[in-house]
Parts: sequence; C-alpha cells; structure tokens
Amino acid sequence: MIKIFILITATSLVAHGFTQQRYNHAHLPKNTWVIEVNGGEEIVQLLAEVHKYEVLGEISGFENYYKLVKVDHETKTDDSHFKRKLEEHPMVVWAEPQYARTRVKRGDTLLIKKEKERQYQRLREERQRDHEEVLERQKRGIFSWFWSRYTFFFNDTLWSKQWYLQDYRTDRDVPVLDLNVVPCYAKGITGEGIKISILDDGLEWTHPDLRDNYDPSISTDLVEGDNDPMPRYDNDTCNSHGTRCAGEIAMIANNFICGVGISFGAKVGGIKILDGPTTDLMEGTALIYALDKVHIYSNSWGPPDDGETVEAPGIIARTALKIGALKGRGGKGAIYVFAAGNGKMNGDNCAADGYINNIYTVPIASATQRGEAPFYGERCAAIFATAYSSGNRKDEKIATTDLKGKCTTNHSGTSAAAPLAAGIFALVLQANQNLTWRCLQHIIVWTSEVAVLGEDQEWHQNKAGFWVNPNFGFGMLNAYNMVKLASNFKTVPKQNKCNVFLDQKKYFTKFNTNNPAILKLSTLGCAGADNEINFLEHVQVMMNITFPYRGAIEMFLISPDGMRTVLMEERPDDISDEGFKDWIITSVQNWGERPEGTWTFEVTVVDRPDLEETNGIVEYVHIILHGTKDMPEHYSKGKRRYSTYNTDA
Ligand SMILES: *[C@@H]1O[C@H](CO)[C@@H](O)[C@H](O)[C@H]1NC(C)=O
Ligand SMILES: *[C@@H]1O[C@H](CO)[C@@H](O)[C@H](O)[C@H]1NC(C)=O
Ligand SMILES: *[C@@H]1O[C@H](CO)[C@@H](O)[C@H](O)[C@H]1NC(C)=O
Ligand SMILES: *[C@@H]1O[C@H](CO)[C@@H](O)[C@H](O)[C@H]1NC(C)=O
Ligand SMILES: *[C@@H]1O[C@H](CO)[C@@H](O)[C@H](O)[C@H]1NC(C)=O
Ligand SMILES: [Ca+2]
Ligand SMILES: [Ca+2]
Repeated sequence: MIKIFILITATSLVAHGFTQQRYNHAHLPKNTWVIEVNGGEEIVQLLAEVHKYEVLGEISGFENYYKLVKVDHETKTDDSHFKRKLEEHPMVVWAEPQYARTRVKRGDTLLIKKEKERQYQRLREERQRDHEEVLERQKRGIFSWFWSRYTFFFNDTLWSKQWYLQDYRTDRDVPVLDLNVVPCYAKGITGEGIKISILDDGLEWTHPDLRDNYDPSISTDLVEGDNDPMPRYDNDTCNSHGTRCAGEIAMIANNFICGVGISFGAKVGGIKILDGPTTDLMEGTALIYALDKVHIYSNSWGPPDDGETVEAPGIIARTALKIGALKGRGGKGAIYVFAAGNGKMNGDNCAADGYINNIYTVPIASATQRGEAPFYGERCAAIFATAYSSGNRKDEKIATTDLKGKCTTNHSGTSAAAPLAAGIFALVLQANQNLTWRCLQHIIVWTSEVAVLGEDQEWHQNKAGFWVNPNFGFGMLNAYNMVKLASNFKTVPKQNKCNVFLDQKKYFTKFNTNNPAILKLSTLGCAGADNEINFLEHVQVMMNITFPYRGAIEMFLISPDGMRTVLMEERPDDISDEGFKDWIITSVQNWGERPEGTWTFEVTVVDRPDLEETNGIVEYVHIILHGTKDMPEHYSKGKRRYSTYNTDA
C-alpha cells in the first residue's frame, strides 16, 4: 500500500508578501506542480493529459520527481479537481503546487516591525557600554592599526582590516583571536581543488578580485533561467549579498585588490535563487546543482527571522539535502553550511528554522570581535560552531568584495560568519578529501575553541566531555587544528538511527504554566540490533504540540546522563495558534554521550498572567537518535582536552 499525502498550500504570490521589493518576475511559477510518482513516466503522461497538464520531464537529480505545467497556464483555473485526482491515484506519492516562499538573506540590516524601537533601546545600551568596551579592548589587545605577526604576508589593500584572520594580540597569554587560518597557508593548504557554490542573490564574477577564482560550471541563475549568476543591479546594495559572501571565501591573495579569501586557492560559483520568489523546486534544484563537482554549498539565507515564523524546508529541498549528503563528493557527502539566523533581537530562535534543524546542514553562529554573542545571533541546540562577524557599531565587520568591482569592510551578520566557515571547510577538505560529511562534523566537535568565547555564561560540559553552548555550539572554528586533525583522520563508523518512543502510550499530555508536561522515553539505544548506537551524534525530537500561543512554549530535553538541553526558548512575537505540527528540533549537544536510559522531554509555558488559564497538549513525541555502534577512532585517546589558550599555532 502506497501512502498518499498531498500538502495543500496557498498558490497566491501576493499573499506571501512580495510587495516590498521590486523583483524580476520573468520566471514566476505559474500553475507548476511537482509530483512524485512510482511506476514511470507513462503514468505521469497519462495523468497530465487527462487534466491538460504538460510534463516537463523528470527533475534532474531527483528520482521519480516530475514537473508539470498547466497547458493553458495564463488562465486562472481551480486546480482542486486535479489535486483530488492526484490524491486518489495509487502511484502518486505526493504532489505539490509550487508557490513562492519568503526567504531572507542573513545580513543584519533588514529591520522588521518592532525592530526600530528595539534598536533605539539597543543604542542607549551600547552608549553605556562603549566605555567598558574600550577598557576590554585594551585588555585583549584588539587594535587593528597594530601590526600583527602576519601583517606582511599579503599586500591586499584590505588585509589590515581582516582582523579575524590575523591575530592582534599583544599579550601571548590570551587565546588566539582569529580563525587560525594563516598557518594552513604555510603548509600549502589554500583550498586548492575544492569547489564552493554560494546560493544567494547572484555573484559578480567579473569582479577583479574574484574573476580568476570563478567557476562557471558550478554556477547558474534559477531566477532568470540562464547560466549566468550576475546579480541584477537595481542599486549598489540590493543584490550585493552573494558577491560579498563569495569574496570572504575566494578573494584572490596578493593582488593588491580588496582582501584575501579564506580559501583563496579554491574555486567559487554562484547559484542565484534569492532575487524574486523562491520555490521549493528552485531550492531543491540549487542544493544539488552540479553535485558531481561541488564540495561545499554555502547558504546565508532561510525563512524570515521575524520571531514569528516556524518553517522547514519543503519536500524537494529536504530531499535535496539528503541526496547531497548521500551522493555528493563521490558518496562522501556534500557539505551544507547554513547561517544560524539573525533574529535574536526579534525574539527569534533557530529551533524554529527547519534548515538549521536538518542533520545534513552545519549551522554556523557569529561571535563579535570581543568574543561575545552578537545582538542578532540566534541561539539553539543545533548550532555546530562559530565564526567571527559583526557585533555592535564599534566592533569591526567583515572585509570582502562588493558590487561594481568595489570592496567593503561592512559585511555583517551570520551571513558573514557562514562563508568564513565554508572557506575553512575547503581548507580541511583539501587536507583530506576522504572525509565524509560526518567526519567533518566530528572534526568541528573535536577542535572548536572554547577559551576565546570563554566569558559567556552558558557553556556546559556534556557527559562525553565536550563543552557546548546554545550561542556558539562547540565553539570558535580553528582552521589549523581542523586541518591537522583531518590530515590523518580515520573515517568515522557508519551512521545508525534508533527511534525512541514514549514509555506508555501516554498521548495527549496536558500542560500549562504551572504544570509542565514531562514525558519519559526509555531506550537501550537499539542494543543488539543492526542499528545499535553507543556514541551519539545528532538527537532529534519530533513532536505535535497544540497551544493557542506558540511563542510561549519552551522545551527541554534531559539526557539519560542528566544533561539538560534547551530545545526551544520563548519567542514573544510568535502569536500563532497553530502549535508545532510534525516539528523536528535537533540537538548536537549530546554528541559523544551514550544513549541508553531514560530521556525526559519537558514542555513548559512561560510565566505570563494572560496565560495562567491556558492549557496545551503534547499530542505526540518521539526521539530519533543518530550515532555509531563502534567508537570513532579519534575518541580512543580519551576525552578531548581543552587548553586555556591555543598552543598549536
Ligand atoms: C537599494 O535597494 C534596496 C532594496 O530594494 C533598498 O532597501 C535600498 O534603500 C536601496 N538603496 C538605494 C541607495 O536606493
Ligand atoms: C603583491 O604581492 C605579489 C606577490 O608577492 C606581487 O607579485 C605583487 O607585485 C605585489 N603587488 C604590489 C602592488 O605590491
Ligand atoms: C562601511 O560603512 C561605514 C558606515 O556606514 C562607511 O562610512 C564606510 O565607508 C563603509 N566602508 C566601506 C569600505 O564600504
Ligand atoms: C584517502 O584514501 C585513499 C584510499 O583509501 C588513501 O590512499 C589516502 O591515503 C587517503 N588520504 C588521506 C589524506 O587519508
Ligand atoms: C501530527 O499532526 C499532524 C497534523 O495534525 C498529523 O497529520 C500527523 O499525523 C501528526 N503526527 C503524529 C505522529 O501523530
Ligand atoms: Ca585580493
Ligand atoms: Ca531564524
């Protein structure tokens, strides 16, 4: 029996808020459906003919996915009949009309609604802090007009502004204040042989500091429908985002122009998806574009960071991430880097972003020059690691290429942190192309720096000995230490998956402000079965929760070892009454722990007078454990040792 489900979705483009910006409407999806059909193209042809649709073929890279367009697509007709027929058809697995999804770039400049007020408040606070900050800077020796030991490595005009690549410490006893990248160059590791595609609003590949590192074979324009990702020039800033992200990775070194890309020996491409309505089909296509060539996909975008949205990738994008991880890089898996999100000041949390909660992505957070969580940096248990980026107005930002052949020192947000991570991963993959997507994740866990972010109050050590933090994941990326570990890294054992269900069939557990829902899920970690897990990687919690005010729900997960992880924090602006439906929250914070025992899932409501009488229901919960049966080789020397400062450079 084949399961049939059809997701009914709004087809109106206007309803999705594409009014505030002028877009290129040349390729709006009109009456386009994507369906998954078992049994071959003839069945699809038949279905299409009867209902006056045209089959545009199987979608490249996706088995059994077909694209259908209404023959007479200019006339607006009711497609509910078509939808019902698809629903009833035994060979149709799923079918969805393609509609525009709101996707935003993770620069920190987009101000939303109540943001203005909050910004004034922030400015007041910042003024107060200015003074403290000067003292702090003096203490840590952050003054970019000082020479660093790398000052004469490059003659690029903005090199002196790339504070996150060269250590400005004046005191050798404090932690390395950069991403520890330059020592890799001395070993000939510059990203050579690695290809990175940037999914964004285009790429000015004619830029003199990018041109020689541009690879057209990993580039395309899914907005205009051609192969040239040149941005659309409305004005100098509106589509500069992709070009800025690309520069961080691949600016040419020692050419006296702009700065130095982290992996200046690598090649970059641009895949344009963000200059107009973005559909699930476009995202899915982009995420596996040129999968036979691309090693890393850099993503500084996602659902809105407005603190109200709870959204996961659509079926096609989700499938693409899985295909990429299983088939990319000759079966070792493409690397998907995602910016964690810029909505903290909007009360947003990355647990509400399904791209971040996908196990195939590497979510990257920002830290400021002073080693702090920035005002915009979203928190959640799925964050893997951190790279430097902008902070408040006194902190330096990121230097990179800009539109029309210019340079900028103003790139910011988690948008700027993710490409730095992508560049570092290019160095790591050059050091060892044998690494799987999970090896890379293990290397991040084993090498990210805690000391440089050590003043944050939220570090806690899990039972496997790893320090984790909802703001920073496992800490600041350390390129040289990653490369060193990578260069003779033993491939991690195969990934197992073990489902854990409620102890009793205790569905429909009520909760309210005074009475949290506390649900117990016991497991042996599938011991004795093929999918036995002894060393955890990702832990995912899948749930159905109803409550009339979604943003007031908080969730926690307590591991058998007693480690308490915050899965969801209050999101004050989310007044949706839809609750969480089939929602998955991912945590990497139990990495390395053992799974067996009782897991506790706790759901609470924030303490607010207006919600005192309000009840919610946990209708369903189940935990998906991921990990390995056998011990990863690099664990064999015991727990990871943390140094108070980096002695390895
Ligand atoms: C450029 O376009 C963006 C987005 O449309 C807009 O926010 C910005 O104000 C424009 N800048 C100028 C200088 O016109
Ligand atoms: C920058 O450095 C490169 C490599 O050493 C050198 O070839 C080039 O002439 C230098 N450019 C300038 C303007 O100094
Ligand atoms: C960065 O922004 C500041 C303030 O908006 C501006 O003064 C400066 O010229 C910008 N710098 C670059 C290189 O774009
Ligand atoms: C990658 O794998 C190949 C084949 O197993 C092996 O010869 C090579 O040494 C490996 N490279 C590294 C850096 O481990
Ligand atoms: C969760 O809720 C959705 C929507 O009501 C429903 O379709 C789905 O079957 C539920 N999931 C489980 C596992 O009960
Ligand atoms: Ca340059
Ligand atoms: Ca977000």
